[in-house]
Amino acid sequence: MKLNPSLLVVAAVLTTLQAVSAADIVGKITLKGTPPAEKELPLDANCGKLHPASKPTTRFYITDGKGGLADTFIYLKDGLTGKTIEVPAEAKVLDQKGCEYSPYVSGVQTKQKLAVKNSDELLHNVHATPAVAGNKESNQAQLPKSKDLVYSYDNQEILLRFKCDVHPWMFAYVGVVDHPYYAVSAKDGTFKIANVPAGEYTLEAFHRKGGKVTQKVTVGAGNATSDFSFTVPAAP
Ligand SMILES: [Cu+2]
Repeated sequence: MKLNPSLLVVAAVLTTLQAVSAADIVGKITLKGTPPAEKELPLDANCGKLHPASKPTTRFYITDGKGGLADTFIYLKDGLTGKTIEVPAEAKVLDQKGCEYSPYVSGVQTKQKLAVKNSDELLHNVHATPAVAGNKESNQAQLPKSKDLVYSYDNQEILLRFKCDVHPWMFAYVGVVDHPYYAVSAKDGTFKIANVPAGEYTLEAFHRKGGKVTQKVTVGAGNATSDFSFTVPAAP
């Protein structure tokens, strides 16, 4: 097949335009101060059997011990007005494994599917407890090996809590945002929001115990860097 040379030129120009019109926002979340010790989860006998070696703990401040803070939800709070955003076809997944939700903190786009899985051989009861009007509360038992429970939310909510009504220590927090430009910090505190269109934005970092911090970020041709710092609140 003979290719039309002018089409090839158009394709090359489009590729170049894309390359200069989006970039990543990268950064690191750090925690100052020493967080309180995490507590062992009060597992019942059946869940305890799934953790013969060591008992899981609360996940209030997960750090790498060198200042990096995990489980911070970072997202573009504003600056996207007028940009076309599509809803991804694939679902995000929230699993229940070993009587814990995994991941503990995650994100999903508004109207995107969130599939909650039960990987355990025991009954869970998924209880979504949104606080934002219009996002629907729901409470459903989920037998072992049963179908995923699928949720979607119309409104932004930072962060929407899931709990389990069988196991009162089980919680997950899902950031629901109107666009795909969000991330959750890794154990070393680093994060990357990929492929952000060029522009000026307010970036917010939200940590459940640390609170929230915002800063301006400008995305141009190269990657932008935004670091955030939280401080452990003083003991009362
Ligand atoms: Cu459960």
